Amino acid sequence: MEGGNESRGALIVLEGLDRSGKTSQSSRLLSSLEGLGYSAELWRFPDRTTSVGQMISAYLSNESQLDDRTIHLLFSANRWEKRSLMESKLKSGTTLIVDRYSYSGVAFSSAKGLDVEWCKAPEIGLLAPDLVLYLDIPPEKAAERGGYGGERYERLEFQRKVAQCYHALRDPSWKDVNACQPIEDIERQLREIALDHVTACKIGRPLSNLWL
Ligand code: NYM
Repeated sequence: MEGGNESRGALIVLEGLDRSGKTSQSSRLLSSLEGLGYSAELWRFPDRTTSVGQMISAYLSNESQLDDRTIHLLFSANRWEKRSLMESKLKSGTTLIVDRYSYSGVAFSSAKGLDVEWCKAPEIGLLAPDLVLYLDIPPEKAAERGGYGGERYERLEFQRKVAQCYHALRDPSWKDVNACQPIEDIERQLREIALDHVTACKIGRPLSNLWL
């Protein structure tokens, strides 16, 4: 981005436990930004459309077994295979709303007992988000929401550990939003916070890399 930071898009990540409402709030945020005339796209990780993503999907649905480090590196590879497209979209002025990113990668794997620094290592050099919107919900409340879908990791005891691991990852780009509020209130808060960041990026905040 050196010398060319004018008018780039913002990298906005939504994070949270399973059933925290990320996916529906990501779509609402996309509609709000588009409605205001911004160029924006909704992305999600894992991106299950690639061949790496299909291996991840098979693992999550318990159709395959993989060593914990192996699946961690596949999640990471799934972000790396999208890095250059992500950078070119941002540079061309498109804001990306991303449903899960590196924080999910580190939180879910370290919740299994893997060392946090080991988990971060393959993520170093991925684009750093301008904003992480964390949909904060007690694990017990999330579990009550229509039950879990039956994928790997969708168990209350494990989600409690994930919540602790997420909390240890907070950095200055991180904003907590109470995910137990009415949907429209959450939507409004996310929109307000996101708009500040979209504007800041238009003015010229440089892109940076994780986890440095
Ligand atoms: N997940 C997601 C990880 O364990 N590591 C990662 O890097 C990412 C992006 O995959 N339980 C986990 C979190 C979820 C699961 O996500 C699939 P989703 O949003 O349900 O498709």
